[in-house]
Amino acid sequence: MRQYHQLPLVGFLLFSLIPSQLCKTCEVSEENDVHLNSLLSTMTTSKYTSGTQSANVLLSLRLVGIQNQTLKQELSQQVRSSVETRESNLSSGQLAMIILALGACHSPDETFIYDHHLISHLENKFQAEIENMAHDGNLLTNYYQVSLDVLVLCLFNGNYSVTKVADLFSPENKNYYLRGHFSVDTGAMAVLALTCMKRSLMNGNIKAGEEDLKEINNHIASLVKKILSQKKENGLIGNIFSTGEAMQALFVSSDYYKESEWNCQQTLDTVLTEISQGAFNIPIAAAQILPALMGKTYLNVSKDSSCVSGSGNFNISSHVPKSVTTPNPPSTISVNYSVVITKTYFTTVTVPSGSVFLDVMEEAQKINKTVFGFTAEKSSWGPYITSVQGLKANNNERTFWEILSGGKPLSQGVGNYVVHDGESLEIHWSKY
Ligand code: B12
Repeated sequence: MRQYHQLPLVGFLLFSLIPSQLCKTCEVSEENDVHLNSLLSTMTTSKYTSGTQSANVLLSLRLVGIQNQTLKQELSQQVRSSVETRESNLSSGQLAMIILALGACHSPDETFIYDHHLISHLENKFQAEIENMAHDGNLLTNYYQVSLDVLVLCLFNGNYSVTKVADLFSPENKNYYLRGHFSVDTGAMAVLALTCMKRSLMNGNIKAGEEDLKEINNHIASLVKKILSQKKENGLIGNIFSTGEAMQALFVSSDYYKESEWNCQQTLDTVLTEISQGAFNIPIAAAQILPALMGKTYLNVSKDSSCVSGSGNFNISSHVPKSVTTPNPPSTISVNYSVVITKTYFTTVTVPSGSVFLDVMEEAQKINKTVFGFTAEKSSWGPYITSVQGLKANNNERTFWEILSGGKPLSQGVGNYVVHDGESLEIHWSKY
């Protein structure tokens, strides 16, 4: 246990207080609000089947101050009933996301959090993650979820050890990397959590030693550097689906990089173009990008803010961008499909044009169930492939079924990726 050295901290705290409260954002201008209508229409017209999905959307709508009371009440009801029916089965990050959504602003949902002791349940789930990590070096879930846990414990005054978190969040930890690549989504969530902790330390809400604060500062600096190193020429950070969270992280950490290192407006413009091309056509993707576009971050969650007011008073229209159709598309297409374990199992299947990866897997399964049989689970991003040929993905062993096209990993799941004539699809037994 490290000792607390309060007095020498004062000077350091005062020095770091001024820059760290800076938060540079860029947001969609009023005349561009219309671009956000398709995001809102995706969120308002979707059917919600998972508590995490509903929680992500509720959080997003509340953060930007969308006025649609009926939808928000429905989502809040779904989120609360997911706690009532399966609290003990929720992963730590799922519970954290639920608390974040219910407590995003001043509403009766706050009472639900405290009546159901959700903060102490989260403390226990977080503790179980740390114990698992100490036991075999792996978390029960992943770093993205543990970052969500810390963020929520920090925002809702839960108990956690600053020293342990500072040690856990070392940027060199392998858990920031998936398939050998730095996960921008994960790094961004960690920056939000660490920034919340840093602010609490400086406001005197939590106490810690000088070493811890230094370590937290170093971690933020190093993670911000890694996030910026994933910036593409068009301004996206990581890929289109991690850009919203990366923007949030960069908004709250603007004193860790130079203005010349990130052109926020360029990133925003590229995201708006992607929106108009229908990139965010599932509710969780729309929910994760919206706050950043309105200059908001998960650190704006506060029981003192109102649930109805906010900058997002644009009108929701049911306008959905027209999808681009090729003239006279063939009614069926043919694609190559392989299952790769140590050996490759190959087939060619014919599916209607417009089919998604999952349709191809189903067709292949009809041809040969032993070789192409698979199982999938519903998740907040759609169907997640859990096994092929009876071989199951396992978190503790860091194994999963990776999906690829032309040898490149896809950035969408099997339920959303639309396949093309002549394409070579693969599902690989992989380690992350
Ligand atoms: C961790 C993670 C993984 C881990 C999940 C296992 C683990 N250890 O937890 C691994 C590395 C295995 C993984 C795999 C994939 N992932 Co992933 N993953 C994430 C990440 C960073 C965090 C997910 C999380 O814990 N969320 C918080 C908890 C509370 O929510 P949850 O709903 O309970 O989380 C579960 C699901 O999200 C599920 N899951 C994870 N990834 C994906 C992807 C898809 C398509 C589906 C349906 C489910 C799913 O696993 C989570 C844990 O159980 C997100 C980033 C993000 N912004 O969400 C990307 C993310 C969700 N993944 C993504 C992708 C593309 C994939 C893959 C399709 C990659 C590939 N080419 O194979 C595969 C899934 C293939 C399959 N089998 O169906 C994209 C989805 C984008 C989209 N539009 O669909 C994201 C947003 C990353 C990104 N920026 O591109 N992923």
